[in-house]
Amino acid sequence: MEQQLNELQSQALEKIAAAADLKELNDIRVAYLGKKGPVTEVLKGMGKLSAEERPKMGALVNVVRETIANAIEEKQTVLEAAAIEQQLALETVDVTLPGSPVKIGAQHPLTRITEEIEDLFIGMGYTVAEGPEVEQDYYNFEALNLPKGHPARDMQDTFYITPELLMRTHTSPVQVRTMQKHGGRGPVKIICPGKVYRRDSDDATHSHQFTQIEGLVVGENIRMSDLKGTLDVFAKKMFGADREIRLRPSFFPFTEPSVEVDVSCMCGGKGCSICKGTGWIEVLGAGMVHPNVLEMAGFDSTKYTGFAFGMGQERIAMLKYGIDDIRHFYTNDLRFLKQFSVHE
Ligand code: FA5
Repeated sequence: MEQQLNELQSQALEKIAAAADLKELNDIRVAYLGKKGPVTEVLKGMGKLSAEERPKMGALVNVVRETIANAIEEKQTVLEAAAIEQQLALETVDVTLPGSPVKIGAQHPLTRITEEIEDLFIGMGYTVAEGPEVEQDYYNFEALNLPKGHPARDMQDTFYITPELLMRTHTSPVQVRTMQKHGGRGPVKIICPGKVYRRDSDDATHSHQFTQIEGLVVGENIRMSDLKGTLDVFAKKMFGADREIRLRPSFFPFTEPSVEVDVSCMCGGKGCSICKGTGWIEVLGAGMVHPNVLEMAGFDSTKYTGFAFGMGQERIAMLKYGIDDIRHFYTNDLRFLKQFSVHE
């Protein structure tokens, strides 16, 4: 029995030494020290021993049991420490690894150009006014000296919702709404940015929906020279100090006289494909506010005069950034839009 116990002990110690993990170690504990284990079996057989042998064997069983239990405990400490080490190694964060880049969007070129134009005019004392995109025929046409049936209405092919309601074709109705709010008292000095809609066929320079910025100044003694000076500052700030402007006679029912305003081309007047060989590029329409428009909005046209202008941001952006097709603004090609990111 003594030999049996010694063999049991060395067998158990061997297995404990070889145990690779805590589960295996626990299996060994159950196998050797559990109720159905060999040590318990030996204890059960003690009844067959003589009275002198019994205490001797009892003491030996206790020693074997204790030796195995201690070895298991020691091994458990070692394996637990190893498990913690392994977990720590797995959870290590390598702070030297490169991070994943955060994707930052770019401001849309039209937003950018609109804000740039707004800032420029706010710097000259203008305030920003806004109006509805679904507009009444009255504000879009009639109050701008374009009564029903006027042939000049054809200049702006219109999306009508009802005979009296339409998608505004320009930002000029905001002029009328703002002047009405002033109750016939000047000065008025506003710019009105916003979306406009026309039944134009889309091509490289036309879109059925585009953006405009309107400018309006009404006061006493406002003259054509004020308009010219203002637009000259605009052109130089927007396109470069070396740029000139040129006013050509034109026609708008809401201004008299009316002009088309050209900016000198970046080719310096030599002629290139952008200016189609003329040295000048058309950028906006303008003029002195027609007395009928002033009167309809409640202003005394013998006391007040004013100038107004309207431009399309797409065309300004195309010129400034060298964009060859207006459709780029509306097709959401990221390769195009990313070029306007300030982060790359
Ligand atoms: C007007 O809309 C006038 N309301 C401007 C104005 C305001 C004149 C105040 C006098 C006083 P016009 O139809 O020319 O004018 O349009 C103005 C600008 O809008 C054009 O110079 C052009 O830059 C832009 N534009 C016109 N049609 C389109 C289109 N289909 N697509 C893109 N831009 C357009």
